[in-house]
Amino acid sequence: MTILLYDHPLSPYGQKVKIALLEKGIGFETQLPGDLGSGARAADFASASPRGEVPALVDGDVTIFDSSIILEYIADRWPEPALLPEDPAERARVRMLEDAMDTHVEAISWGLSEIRNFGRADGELAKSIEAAAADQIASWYRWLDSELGERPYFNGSAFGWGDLCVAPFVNGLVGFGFVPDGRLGAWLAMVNERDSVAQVTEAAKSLAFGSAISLDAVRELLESGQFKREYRDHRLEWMIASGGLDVVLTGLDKGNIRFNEPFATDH
Ligand SMILES: N[C@@H](CCC(=O)N[C@@H](CS)C(=O)NCC(=O)O)C(=O)O
Repeated sequence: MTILLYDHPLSPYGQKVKIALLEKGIGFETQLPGDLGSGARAADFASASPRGEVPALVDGDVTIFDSSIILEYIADRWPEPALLPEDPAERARVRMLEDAMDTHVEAISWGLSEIRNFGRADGELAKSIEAAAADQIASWYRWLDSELGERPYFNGSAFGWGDLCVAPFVNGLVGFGFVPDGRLGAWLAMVNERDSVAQVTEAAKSLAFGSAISLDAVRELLESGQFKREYRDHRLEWMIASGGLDVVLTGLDKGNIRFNEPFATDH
């Protein structure tokens, strides 16, 4: 039976899962939920993802949401080749890296996208949010560089979980012009040559650059309230902590910022 992944090519969380599936040679199909970004959820998507978020995996009768839980499922269901290191402390180290990317670093890309792509702020406000983001990125890059240390890969001696959890997020920041140098830069160049990573990055780029919908049209959808950005957990915190409280208040007022809809308990 074919594995179905509800996904969006630009989602770093979806990219984590696709890299793992590709590395393990597991065939899968992807589906973009039609209403993603609006707050509405089609029934089939809601039953796989009660929070209405991608990625969500469907394996026969089994449905799983959240990229980290999906990665654990993939590891349990298809153990070979193993993507986590063997040593318990190393496994914990890699999972901490994953958590740091998922809950801290992603918020920076997402916040930059709010400013640059969705035009949430201009003038001094935009400048100060951008400056906060640049400082944070510099410090995350220093941290990642030291986490890598003398290892060739975040996972240890070979590519694995630690790498597939970092690459999508650093590539996201590169997309905003923050190109790492030193050990981190060399590692990124190396992993981006891997087939699995190259495939998901290519899919993201072709959506970003080949999209039929222009930035002006996206902004128009946002202005009219048809497209509502979800400010869930770390994203809301990031925007406020980085000086964007007014961005949040204006978006709530215009109805183009929303929080997560109630968890779909009826599916
Ligand atoms: N913790 C979740 C986060 C997933 C997430 O935030 N997905 C975003 C896209 S990157 C989403 O689907 N948002 C729903 C929306 O904007 O409507 C995971 O690891 O899978």
